[in-house]
Amino acid sequence: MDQHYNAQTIEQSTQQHWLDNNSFAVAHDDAREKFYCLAMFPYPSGQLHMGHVRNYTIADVIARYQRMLGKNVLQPMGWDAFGLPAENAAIKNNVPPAKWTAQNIDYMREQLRRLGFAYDWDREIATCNPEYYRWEQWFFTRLFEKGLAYKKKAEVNWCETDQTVLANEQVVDGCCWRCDNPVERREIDQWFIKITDYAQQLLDDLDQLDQWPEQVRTMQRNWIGRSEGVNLRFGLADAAATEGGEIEVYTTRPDTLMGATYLAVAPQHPLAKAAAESNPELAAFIREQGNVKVAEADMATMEKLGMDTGTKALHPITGAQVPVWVANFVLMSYGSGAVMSVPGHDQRDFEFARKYGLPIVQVVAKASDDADYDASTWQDWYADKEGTVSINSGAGYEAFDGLDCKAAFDAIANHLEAAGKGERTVNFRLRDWGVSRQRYWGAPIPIINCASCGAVPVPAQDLPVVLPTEVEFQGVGSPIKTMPAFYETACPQCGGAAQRETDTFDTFMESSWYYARYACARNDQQMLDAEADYWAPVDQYVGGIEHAILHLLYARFYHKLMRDEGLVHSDEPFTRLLTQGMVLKDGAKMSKSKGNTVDPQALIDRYGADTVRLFSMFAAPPEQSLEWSDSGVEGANRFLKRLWKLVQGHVEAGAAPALEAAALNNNQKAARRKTHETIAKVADDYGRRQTFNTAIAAVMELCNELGKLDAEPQSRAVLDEGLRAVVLMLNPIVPHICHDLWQQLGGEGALLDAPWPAVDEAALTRDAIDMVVQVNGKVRAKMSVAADAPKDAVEAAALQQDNVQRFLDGVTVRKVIVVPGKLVNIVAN
Ligand code: OVQ
Repeated sequence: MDQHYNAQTIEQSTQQHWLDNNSFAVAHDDAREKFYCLAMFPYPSGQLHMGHVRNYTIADVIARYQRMLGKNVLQPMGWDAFGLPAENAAIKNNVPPAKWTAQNIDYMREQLRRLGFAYDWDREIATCNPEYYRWEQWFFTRLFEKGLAYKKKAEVNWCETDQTVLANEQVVDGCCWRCDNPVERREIDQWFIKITDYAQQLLDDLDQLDQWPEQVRTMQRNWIGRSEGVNLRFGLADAAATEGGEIEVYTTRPDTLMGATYLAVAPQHPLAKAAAESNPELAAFIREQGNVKVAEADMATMEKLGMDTGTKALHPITGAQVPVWVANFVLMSYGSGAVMSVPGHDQRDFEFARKYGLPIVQVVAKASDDADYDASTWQDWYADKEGTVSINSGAGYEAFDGLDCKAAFDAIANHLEAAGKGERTVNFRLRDWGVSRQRYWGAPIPIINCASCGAVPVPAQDLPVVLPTEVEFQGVGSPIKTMPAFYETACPQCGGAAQRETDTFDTFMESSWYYARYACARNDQQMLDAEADYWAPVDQYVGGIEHAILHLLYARFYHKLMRDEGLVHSDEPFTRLLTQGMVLKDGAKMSKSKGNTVDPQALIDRYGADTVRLFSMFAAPPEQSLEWSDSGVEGANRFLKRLWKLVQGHVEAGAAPALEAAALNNNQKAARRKTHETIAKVADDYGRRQTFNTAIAAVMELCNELGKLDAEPQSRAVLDEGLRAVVLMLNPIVPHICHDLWQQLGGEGALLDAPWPAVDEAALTRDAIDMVVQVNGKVRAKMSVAADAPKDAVEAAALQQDNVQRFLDGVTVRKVIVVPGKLVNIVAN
């Protein structure tokens, strides 16, 4: 045995052992419970960063722990290989994206191997591989045939100078990232997938996901944004002036309709445009607003601006005339592009009305009339739904006064429905998923555009539509858009000359189903087969919180689409989800641009993979952010050296005798109890709590205790049992050193397949002793407590004795005196 802990040699030989034994290849096995553990696959961006190290260590710890529990564990790895970074690198360095990507994959694969992750590499996937994306193309044609994929016009960022569409990330302060000229908005044909058809299911099934963080479920719920309301129509005073003569609005608060004092429409609304024709000032305002691109997220905080159109709408119940305003906070792309404004009970409407002197009418009051309405300042209760009644809502038509929120909702909705002026509707905030990208490095959309047949899906036998990889970039535009050899083709329906779609898929398409493909990664006949049914759903998914909404929602959606195509038979793809926090340095997110990154490779070279893994898991609970610390890495390394020495000392002292539990003295018993308590705690920390840092802390504490044992034969037996447990417990975290130590300790077989240590219940019992409890010097009770119970626990137990309580009734405890192992005296008066 080596005198010193030499991480590099140990890690190399352990990895060689795994390689020689093909240790992580798995197959279908009905005899064992399966466990599918998956970490979000990386973009092959160049090298691993600390966020990756953390992510993949967490998943590896879980996978190795589950294997020790006897399960058939699948842990695959692959590459989310398409996307803009490869294209940008290609333009910058003049290297084709395919080549750049392949080099990165080779380098990063080696880094992952060096970190010792237990992957079944036989199932490796790269999404830029035609063998992978052909099934995505095939699936898309199925969706097209079912009417779940469709084409419509949508806005893109257009750079006139470079004659190309830009991704949002390529627009910097409203200008093109390459040429710095202003970017325009353009409407072009794009493909969409009808996620809105699944909105209700995606919402309902969140309830099944009881092993997901509540925060993620809430974010998804809000993103889907289901609301119940009424679609209603305001007439127009001068109906001839506008087509249709009506303005449709959606409201979730029809109970406040009697307080609607104006309407607000988007700058692009037809009524606004019509009014602008005879109003140059309004036309200028609309032009100005149309040019300002506000991210939806900033809508809430931006300054609210508006202008009167001069048009009057007719209130659907009272017939009163209400003004129609153009407002910058109304989006044309959302609903009908018009909203009814109730300034008495909506803060945004209130502020807008105050700013422009529009009428404010109160129609909801607190039922407990202790709150005065004041139209000069906003009060949160004005928007309350609970404990309110409607007022000022009689209007001589129908009495809506005196109703609570729900009753008023129903009464007004009924009234509108009866009058043919509105209907109850369920509305979702969720929009259909736009999957077209006007970029090169992505999976080609398998559609052929024919002048006579329209959009025709590429027939299955002609798939995949392979993306040409021998390309040269001229500027920023996608090279296949100027490559007739790619896009000139024949229409599969009429045989006439036609053009291929040159847009590619959003990369979220590839990441929406990769988890299922790992189950049958090499099947070249089918997208998914029975193996996918065996392994799906993923039992444990691990990834960054930044994917809480889009990726996880798209994957859930795709799973349901695949289920409805008969490809899988479950409703949800990921049973349990762990969302890891960010890796920070000096309190800030690590990033190349800030220059505050830490290169994991340098750490691996210096300390070895086990130290890096141990530090990543010890520094913070997985869901919290992890603050980088050099001394933390040093500390992790020191602990491994101590562990090495502890085992070495024990092994060098020769074989330990067999343990005789009945013959142990108190010290030996205590050390043995600690071993078994730790096993139970660490199992709970790994399995249920997933707090790996506390598990490590507990093992460190155990090591300290074990290190204090003397050289008596039975002490050595206790130490032997304890060290084996330590090695087994640390195996998921630092598998290389443990593999080596396990052999030194004479462990049976390879550590990898050793079962999780069993807790010996008998070792957990503590010797109990009897103590008397006195109140003011008189014995009132006798109790039995653990010999080593701490003072607090003894005090608490004494105070809880029934008879003691009786004597404490009506008096105050002044002092409690504990004489360890003998008595407790309570002074009270
Ligand atoms: N391919 C996608 C992806 O996110 C995943 C698919 C499923 C949509 C790391 C840092 C970053 C950081 C530290 C320097 C720079 C996690 C950055 C991801 C993901 C996985 C793959 C990053 C967490 C955020 N972060 N924390 N520290 N030092 N690919 O390659 O970006 O969320 O779970 O590991 O990441 S990815």
